[in-house]
Amino acid sequence: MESTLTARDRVGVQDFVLLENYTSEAAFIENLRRRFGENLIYTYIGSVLVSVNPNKDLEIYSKAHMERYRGVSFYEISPHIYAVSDNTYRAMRTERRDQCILISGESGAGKTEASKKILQYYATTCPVTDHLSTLRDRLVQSNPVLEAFGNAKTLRNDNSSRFGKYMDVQFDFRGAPIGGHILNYLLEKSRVVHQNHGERNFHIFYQLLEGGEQNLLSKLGLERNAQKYQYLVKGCCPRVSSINDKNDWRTVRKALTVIGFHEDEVEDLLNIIASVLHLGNTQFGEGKNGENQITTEPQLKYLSKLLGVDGAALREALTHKKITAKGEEMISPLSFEQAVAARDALAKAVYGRAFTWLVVKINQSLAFKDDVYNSSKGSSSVIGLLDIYGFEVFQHNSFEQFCINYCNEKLHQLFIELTLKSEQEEYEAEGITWEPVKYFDNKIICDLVEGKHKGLISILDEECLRPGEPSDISFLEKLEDTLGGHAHFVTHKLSNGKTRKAVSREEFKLIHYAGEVNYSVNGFLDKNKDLLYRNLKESDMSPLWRFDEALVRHQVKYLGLMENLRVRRAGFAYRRHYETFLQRYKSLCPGTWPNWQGRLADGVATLVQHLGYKPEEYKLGKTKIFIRFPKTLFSTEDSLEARRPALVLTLQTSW
Ligand code: AD9
Ligand code: MG
Repeated sequence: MESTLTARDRVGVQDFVLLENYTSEAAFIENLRRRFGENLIYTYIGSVLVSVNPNKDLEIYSKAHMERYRGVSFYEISPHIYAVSDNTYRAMRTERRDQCILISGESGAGKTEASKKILQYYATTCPVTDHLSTLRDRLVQSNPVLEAFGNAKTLRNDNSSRFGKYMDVQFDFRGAPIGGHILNYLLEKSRVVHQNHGERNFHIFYQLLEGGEQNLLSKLGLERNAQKYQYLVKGCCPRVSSINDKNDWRTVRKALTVIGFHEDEVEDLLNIIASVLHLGNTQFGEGKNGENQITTEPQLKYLSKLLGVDGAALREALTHKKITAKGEEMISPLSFEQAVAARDALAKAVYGRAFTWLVVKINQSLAFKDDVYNSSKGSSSVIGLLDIYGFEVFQHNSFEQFCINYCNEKLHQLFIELTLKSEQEEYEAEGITWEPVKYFDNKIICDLVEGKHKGLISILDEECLRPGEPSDISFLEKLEDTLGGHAHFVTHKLSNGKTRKAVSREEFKLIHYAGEVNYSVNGFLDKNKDLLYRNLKESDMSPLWRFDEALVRHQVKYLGLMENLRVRRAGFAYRRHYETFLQRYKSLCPGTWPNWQGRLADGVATLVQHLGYKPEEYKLGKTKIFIRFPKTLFSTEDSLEARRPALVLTLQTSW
């Protein structure tokens, strides 16, 4: 049977726009499955790239592959993350406009891997001179460092990003990378002191313990055994088969040097990492007079040495609090529970600040230096890369999942805005005949979360500031009062006075674009008050070579890919203002060259007639020409790019 299949039967279509039965979700998924079966993980929907996580190494990222995609148009070659990278790069250069690549998908779908591949593509294919090669190496090496400190094993992804990252790569007029800048968002600090079963703390702790030289560990007062550290045993998962902490340690140490960290700066950083571990092992107990005291003296000694603070002051800070009453400062002892909470808060704050400092240092080393590179500041352009943490649902979801999922909700809004809304609005504005495609707009959920006064965040902020005794439960009651009845908000209370079993009395449920999530309100107020206090936790995955149809179908649905395809299919792949189009191609037609004197629209009509465009291939709007198929444009100029940001959608294939 196999031999009678055509190539198209076997590998499907490389752009969903070419799918015959383009309104059928089953046909869409079958196309993904066929391609996946042939190791073809990338497929386009017009200029959007859909990537299906193979969860195994494919031989498609070599230097030879990169070369194949250099300077080649999108549709001339099979879909690839390198095609998006190259297309974006050429759009930046030819249009002299900043570009952005947005990567979306749920946890474990392959966003971070995609962002690294894009960066590697630029590092390998862009022109570099000797002094620029240092910057290029730093850009690439910033990844292992940030991942060591900001990624962790979760139940869904052994290398899950626990922070959001937006990276700008700056290019000079020759197209050479000359600088970079990283913005980091909401590190999951609570992971420092607690991990769910089957999860780990941030990679760096295990890397240091496994890979650190013996004399380094001795200096830091550490033992080469993760089981000895309270902050590393909560998830009961010190080793992960897919992770080699020892090798990763070497990679990170080397990367820190490449980025330009001095030895004393590395020492400071490791002191902080070690001090977090010592903090975790700091225990409290009852003293002779019933007072709460530290019972682990060696930890205190190491802590004061590593943090460079006076031991007595540290002891005091961990067991007492300062309060101001009637204008007087008073010291009062902390209870056991309060001391444990203060210790954990210190560990999170210390780690969080170290992470922020790390990003600042990396940014300093990536900063554009005009004098060094002898480039003109005015002529540089930027490609931005957004890689956030993906949508996640666990058995127990808290404030951290709420923040992450809200962030994904906003990114989805942007995706809708760029691919569905603005596209259709433009056809209308240009007077192009158009049958609108209906789609679910998740603005209603964004408003529910962020609306002024009546949004979930406003209510939370208000409750945090309210005098009296606000609590997580009073917050939930406020939510019920204000948001009860909203189509995307659910609590245990039913309108008929009965109780809904699927939501407990301490939870509210949000119906997100990507699925329903029950959030426990426990800790919401405290976590919200500490502005830096944002974290995450996760569920289960076994990174298998399997195409889980239900999982893929779910993502196809909520990402709105069918609607996207319908818009693309019915629409026009490319559009240009008459002036731009004429300016670019007028030399191809004697009638428009060297200067067209008449109306711009008439000039474009003359030009495309001369080029042999068929009537069904294009339409003339009020200010722009719309071209239906990419190949039409390739014959005219094969390096014309879409103007909008490139979008990469990553799909998870197995949990
Ligand atoms: V999260 O929201 O940060 O938890 P990501 O970033 O979407 O998530 P990530 O890129 O970390 O997922 O990918 C998860 C794992 O899938 C990787 O560690 C790889 O083992 C695997 N993966 C992802 N993309 C590819 C790929 N193109 N080729 C091979 C891949 N393996
Ligand atoms: Mg990631």
